[in-house]
Amino acid sequence: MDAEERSFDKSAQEMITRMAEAGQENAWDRLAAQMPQCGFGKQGICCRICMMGPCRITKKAPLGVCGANADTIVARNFLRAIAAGVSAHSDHGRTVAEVFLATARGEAGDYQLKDTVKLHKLAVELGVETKNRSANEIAEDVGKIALAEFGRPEGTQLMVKRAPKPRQEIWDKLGITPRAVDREVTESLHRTHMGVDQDYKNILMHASRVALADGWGGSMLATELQDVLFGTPYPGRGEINMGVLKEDEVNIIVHGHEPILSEMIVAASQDGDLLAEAEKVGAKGINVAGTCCTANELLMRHGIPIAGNFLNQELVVATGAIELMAVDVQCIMQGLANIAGCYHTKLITTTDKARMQGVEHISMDEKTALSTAKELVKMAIDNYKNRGQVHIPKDKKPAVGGFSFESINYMLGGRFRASFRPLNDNIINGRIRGIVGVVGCTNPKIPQDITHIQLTRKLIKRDILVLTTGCATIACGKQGLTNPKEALDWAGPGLREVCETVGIPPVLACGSCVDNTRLLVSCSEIVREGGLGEDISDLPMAGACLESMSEKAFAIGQYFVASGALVVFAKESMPVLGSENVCKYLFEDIEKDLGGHWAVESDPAKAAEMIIAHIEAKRDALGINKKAERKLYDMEDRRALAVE
Ligand code: BF8
Ligand code: SF4
Repeated sequence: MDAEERSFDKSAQEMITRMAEAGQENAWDRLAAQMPQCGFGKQGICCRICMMGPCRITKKAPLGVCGANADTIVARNFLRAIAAGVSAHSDHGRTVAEVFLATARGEAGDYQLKDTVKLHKLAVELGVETKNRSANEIAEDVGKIALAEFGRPEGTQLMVKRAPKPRQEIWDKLGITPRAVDREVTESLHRTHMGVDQDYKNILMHASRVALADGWGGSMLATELQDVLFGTPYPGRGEINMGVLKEDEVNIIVHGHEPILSEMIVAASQDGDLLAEAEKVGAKGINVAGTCCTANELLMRHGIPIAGNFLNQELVVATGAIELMAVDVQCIMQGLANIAGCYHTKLITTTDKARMQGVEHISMDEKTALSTAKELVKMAIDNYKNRGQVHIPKDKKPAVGGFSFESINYMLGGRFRASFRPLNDNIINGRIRGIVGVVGCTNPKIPQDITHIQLTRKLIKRDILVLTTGCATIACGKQGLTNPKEALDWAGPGLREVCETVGIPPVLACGSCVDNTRLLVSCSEIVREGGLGEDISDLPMAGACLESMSEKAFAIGQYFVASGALVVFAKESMPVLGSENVCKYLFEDIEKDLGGHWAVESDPAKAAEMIIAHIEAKRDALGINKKAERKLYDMEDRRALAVE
């Protein structure tokens, strides 16, 4: 397969070609070796939940040994995938809550509470007394409440109160307002154990509940607490793509998800003594860059450059320019160990729950975080002399990151009257037709980045504001779409006018995958601001992820659907097609329950049309598509015409 068929990104193509010439293997090669992939797995009709199986559904054998049919098996597999995604996001959230609490108690001296304004707001929201109390005292109570959310013995998630009232009522009526995160995940595993929940609709209802525990629980807490700890993002400049690596500096890649690690490595890389050490070994500096969601976190808060997204991780190492890659949790390919072994690159795991065979492990502890980070930076410096041949692709694009809910509010309304009003007004007057979240991964089954780019370009051309997170953000960034200068040329006239007036790009980089909760909060605020309906399901908005790869993407998709949105995934990455009933429910009937639904469309042009049609239908329903000529055709006017 040609490099162009593997990636849309020119630098990636360059590295893919070089790796092939060097006989080095990457994810695309391993995918080719896996072909043909299992058709049962693709459709979700393989069950290995009990030892009477594994059972596969065929025409000849339509039931598993226990009698389970395709509907049950597909729904169970889907719920398990969502529960795994929820666990990943929410375990990240719990780690942040622990570090937050330790910081408040003065037990994690290297971290500070950077945004005390946000801390106060959060405290009020959570019912914590703020009067005459120090930031640390307030934070200790906030931290305790946040940490308890993951395992609360009774009651429901506190953050759901942020959703519009009618939305909360829908959840209550259906009995899916999420309780403790841990409880919803445990119940997911229980329900899908052999011989428990066998009604596919009942199983899928719990899929909404567990996903909501992530979106309006674990992930939302992760984002909120990270903002208080590390600072709420505000727009700032950065650069994206492999060209951010430096030939004459010590290059360190931080890869994974939790800013607990990466924030400290950034701090250590600015240490005067270490910079002097780097100079001693002949390097001009220490260059920290990120891959995957950790990269988004650092771009959002510090303008730290991004070397690439999910499928770039092996390619980045193959430049030969990486002295050290520190990884924590999630989306870290095991193949990294092999490619790092081909170069001088030191691959280091840092989280006790995520180790790799044969890879050095340095445990990151919040009590000694900065000294551990310094140790890692020192290792990188010492490794500089071992560099061999280096090949760094030149491509990089300027990018603007930092679009948190707070900063969008500020950009739209100004410092003294921060407000979403201008956005609502421009949606109502039609300059902006609607909002779409373009989110998620890259997947070697699809040329890297291509669907994110093509979909985003089509949407902004049609005056739709795009909010992006995760690896989709990096895909957009590589093509200049998160940079106002370049991206505005792709935008339609209405969107362009608004963006130029406000000073924002038409594609807003909103952060990592846990930061999808910023989109939920923004949607709730648009509803609260008024004029666009009573619930998120009334809004002209949608979500799309045409290159999903992770179980986390299912969790995100399901919490958006359960919050009232249309969510479009590629057909190839929706393993539910083996059950007509499950498809009918997720693609159609769920809308009657929750106001949102899933859809599958792999072609970005068709997906764009599907989304635009949805947005226009919502605008029609809101009565904001004022087409005066239509009036001529209603009955009364016709009668009047006939009389004349
Ligand atoms: O949480 S977008 S490949 S890096 S899963 Fe992973 Fe997908 Fe990237 Fe971040 Ni999200
Ligand atoms: Fe087969 Fe039923 Fe066991 Fe699944 S639970 S493996 S369908 S017997």
